[in-house]
This record gives sequence, C-alpha cells and structure tokens, in this order.
Amino acid sequence: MDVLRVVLGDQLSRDVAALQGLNPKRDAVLMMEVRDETEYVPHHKQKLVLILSAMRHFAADLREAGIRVEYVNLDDPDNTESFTGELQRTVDRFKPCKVAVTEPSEWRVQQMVDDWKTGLNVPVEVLQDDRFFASHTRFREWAKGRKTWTMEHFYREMREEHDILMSHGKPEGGRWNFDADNRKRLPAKTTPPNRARFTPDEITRAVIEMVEEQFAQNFGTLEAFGWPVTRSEALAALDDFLQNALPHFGDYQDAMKAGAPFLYHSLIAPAINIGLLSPREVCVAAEAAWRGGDAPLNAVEGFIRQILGWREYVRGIYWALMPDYAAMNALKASRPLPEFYWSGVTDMHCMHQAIDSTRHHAYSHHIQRLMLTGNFALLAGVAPAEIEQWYLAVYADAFEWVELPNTHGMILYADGGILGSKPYAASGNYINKMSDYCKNCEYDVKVKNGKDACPFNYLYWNFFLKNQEKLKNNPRLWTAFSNIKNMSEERKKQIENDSKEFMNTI
Ligand code: FAD
Ligand code: DLZ
Ligand code: SF4
Repeated sequence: MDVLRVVLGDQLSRDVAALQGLNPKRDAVLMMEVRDETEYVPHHKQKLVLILSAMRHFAADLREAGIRVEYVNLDDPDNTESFTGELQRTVDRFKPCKVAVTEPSEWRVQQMVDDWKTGLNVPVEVLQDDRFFASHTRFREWAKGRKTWTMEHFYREMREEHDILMSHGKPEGGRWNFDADNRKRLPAKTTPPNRARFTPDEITRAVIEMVEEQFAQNFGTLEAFGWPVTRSEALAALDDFLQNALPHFGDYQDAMKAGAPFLYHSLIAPAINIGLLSPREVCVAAEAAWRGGDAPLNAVEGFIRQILGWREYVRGIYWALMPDYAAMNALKASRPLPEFYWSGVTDMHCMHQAIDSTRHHAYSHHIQRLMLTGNFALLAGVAPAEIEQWYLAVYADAFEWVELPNTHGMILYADGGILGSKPYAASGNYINKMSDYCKNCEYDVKVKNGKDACPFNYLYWNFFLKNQEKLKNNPRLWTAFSNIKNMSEERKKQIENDSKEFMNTI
C-alpha cells in the first residue's frame, strides 16, 4: 500500500485534502467509528445517527467508485476505541509508505494527530483543510496588530477577497450589511413553509437501531430524524432552503414562534459541518438566487454573512486562541447547569419550546440558542464548561470549533469581550417582542417582580447588579448602568431576593 488516507467523521467531502491525488490501485482510505468520539460528550441520539450513517454512506460511495476503504465499525470486536489505536492497528496490518490526513477541525483531535507524527513508525502528512474560505494563517494575518477583532471587518475582507456579492470592488446594493431591513416579528397569520426532511434508508435504520440499543440513556428522541446523510440529500436540502425559505430568511431571522422549530432557517449546518456541502457552493448558490431575482438582497446578504462571516470568524478565533480560550471565565460564573436543560420541564414557556425542539430535532435555531438557552445561562451565572458541554452534546451541528466561541464568547462573555463587545443579556421584553411565547406562559412578562413575574425580568437586572464592577465601564452598557444608578435600594433588594428564590427552585 502506498498512502493510507484517513477520513474523519466531519471530513465527508469527496475533494477533502486527504483524498486529493488518490490512486485507487495503490492507496486505501481509513474510516473509524470509535467510542472515544461517540462518548466524549453525551451526544444527542440524532447526532450519533447523523454522523455514523453519513460515514457509512460515504464509505459505500467511495467503494462504488472503486476505492478501497478500510472501515472500522463501532461493534468490531478488535476495535481499540480510539483514532490512534485504530490507525496504529491499520498501519501494522498494511504497512503503508505514508499516512495522509486532513487537519482535524477540533483542538482535542489535533493533539492526537500531533502524536501520530512521532508515535507511528510511518511518515504522517497533515494537510490543510481547504474547504474553508480562510486558512488558520489567513485569519492570524488578519488579526495581527488589531486592537479588536470585529467580525464585520473580517467579513468585509472576505467578501472582497472571494468576490462574493461584489460589483466593481463595491458591495452590491451599496451597503455591506442589510441588517437594518431584517429582524421582523413573524405576523400571527404567517405559516412558515414545510421543510424537506429525509426518510431513513436501510443504512440509517440500522444505525438508528444500534443507537437506540447502545445509547439508550442519551438525550433526545429519534422518531423525527430527517437530516440529510448523503451528498445528494444535502443538495436537496439546500435546494429546498433556496426555494422555500431564503426569500424570507432576512425578515424573520430573529423571529420565534411556538410550534415552529425551523421557520425560515436553512437547516444546513449539520451538512456543512460534516462536509456534505461546501460553504463556498452554498454562498455561490445564495448569490445566484439574488442575481436570478429569486430572493431579495437583505435575505441573501444576511445569509451569506452567517457563513462567510460568522462561521469563518469563529473558526479563526478558536484556532488562534485554543487551548487558553476554553479556560477563560471573565465573569467567574460557577453555577451548575439547571436540570431542566435536559428534561425540558419548566414553566418558562420560551425555554420549554427551545428545549423541546432540541430534544425532538437536535436543533433549535440561532435566536433560540442565543436569546433563550444562552441568555438564561448568562443571566443565571452558569459555569461556562457546564453549558458548553450541553451545547456540544445536543445539536446535530455541534463541533467544538464552532460551538465554543459561540457559547464562550457570544453568549457568556467568558472571554471578556474578544468576540462580542458586550454580553447578549435580555429581559422578557425582548423575548415577547420577537415571539408569541409569552401569551401561553405561567409567568407574566409585564410583571417585574414577585412570584408571577417573568424570571428573565429580575434575572436581567440581577446579572448587571452582580457584575457591576466588571461591566460598568463598557460604553455599550451605559443605559443599563444609568438605570441601576437611579434604582432604589428597595428595588435592588427585591431583584436579588426574587432571583435567589427562583434559582433555589430550579
Ligand atoms: P441558519 O440560521 O440558516 O444560518 C445559516 C448558516 O450560517 C448556518 O448553517 C451556519 O453554517 C452559519 N452560521 C449561522 N450563525 C452562525 C454562528 N453564529 N457561528 C457560526 N456559523 C453560523 N453552529 C454550528 O454550526 N455548530 C454549533 O455547535 C453551534 N453552536 C452554537 C451555540 C450557541 C450558543 C449559539 C448562539 C450559536 C451556535 N451555532 C452553532 C451557530 C448557529 O446557531 C447555528 O449555526 C445555526 O442555528 C444552525 O442552523 P441553520 O443551519 O438553520 O442556520
Ligand atoms: C462526532 C463524531 C462521533 C460521534 N463519532 C465519530 C466516529 O465514530 N468517528 C469519526 O471519525 N468521527 C466521529 N465524530 C466526528 C469527530 O468527532 C470529528 O471528526 C472530530 O471532531 C474532528 O476533530
Ligand atoms: Fe419566557 Fe418570560 Fe415570556 Fe414566559 S413570560 S415565555 S418566561 S419571556
């Protein structure tokens, strides 16, 4: 054997670096299902099914194309349970001249790959993952010498560099950002479109059976599993989004509605993150929809910014600052994660909706993650590691390189402001403005204190009172702190007592 080409579970792209230049007559591909990966967090059952089924489909496609695949099943009696063990076993058996692997997406796995370079008796070539717009080096170059790492600045450079939504060196429509036209509340009578979901085939059904049996205690249900597990299903999911949801993506990007888990979101993060779709083709397709008159610019720019901007930017932050980034805890938050994040049992209707969708679909949309489960964790002072483990476990799209900066930086402000210039704290008023949740809640969003009051109302002020010393000089929080200045001692006491009492009940 010439080259043993390793493909990890989130590298399922036919043109991934480790597969480039493959010689079917002399090379082989190694894919490994291992317990180290299936158990490093208690993954949602749907996430396990998605990844294992997509891996098995990918291996089958490679074989069909005449490529030799060494595939290790989770139940293989000789499985050593780790990437390193399985690679060593394969190298010992086939004695390849070289091992080629695409750089892993997560720091944890990168440590293993670094050890391979010295620990295996064979040369190991680690190749850059060119599926992203910005390499690690490109992000570091951009970040070098800047006082603040502002996403919007990075995004504009990416737009220019990759010629996306540009016209003669200027942004299409004369503006870089159309957010001012976005973020509407969903009108009560508007029904979001039905979305493409994919019926499990024989391979997926076998994985479902295995997961139900071997991961019975894991979070989540499998009845509604409908994620794309092949390249052709992923393309169909993208097509469904472009036709049915993209035109309203911008308008209702921040909206929330009871019983509507998907709204106008793309649902493609799981497919992009495991390699079934490329971020580039997705941006190109969205731009083409605008150029063809099928979607307005505010929607298309808003969507492209999430992928070309946010997705690349959080990856850059992760790789520039790991492993120290994960250990930061600027607000010294220390509370354990409330049990209802796993059970969904809570009288807060908004939180129940977000957790219920998470349980049944391994999905909740961005604004639910940010302004509900994230906002609550921030206000309640949940320890970063506790809530990060939850986010990493429960979403079909969860990988640490994207989850960690969003949780640690965007919602918790645990990085002290590297990623966001202020914490995304919000009271019940915001949730009521953007959703229809409050009308069916046990709590009253209009009441500020006491047992009937919406908990987000007093927890919001309690958060600023508790973190006053750390946050009061932030110019973006001027309004909050000038309110606190004028607050009576009695009201402050009330806020503290209500918060304490509420937190004691959960
Ligand atoms: P859409 O709303 O349709 O957005 C389009 C695409 O843009 C997404 O598919 C995704 O690829 C990208 N995107 C959007 N927002 C972000 C963002 N903030 N960071 C990076 N990419 C973004 N996304 C993940 O892919 N994996 C995660 O583990 C993850 N964890 C998150 C944790 C928290 C606390 C928060 C606030 C956000 C997290 N996100 C994560 C970002 C975002 O919520 C998801 O990408 C999105 O909800 C996925 O659904 P969608 O495909 O329908 O996205
Ligand atoms: C998330 C995941 C799971 C649950 N299982 C596997 C697996 O058995 N084999 C595999 O190759 N990949 C798996 N993955 C995805 C890996 O965790 C992912 O490839 C790494 O996080 C990359 O850094
Ligand atoms: Fe959520 Fe408060 Fe509204 Fe209830 S009243 S749904 S807890 S924001």
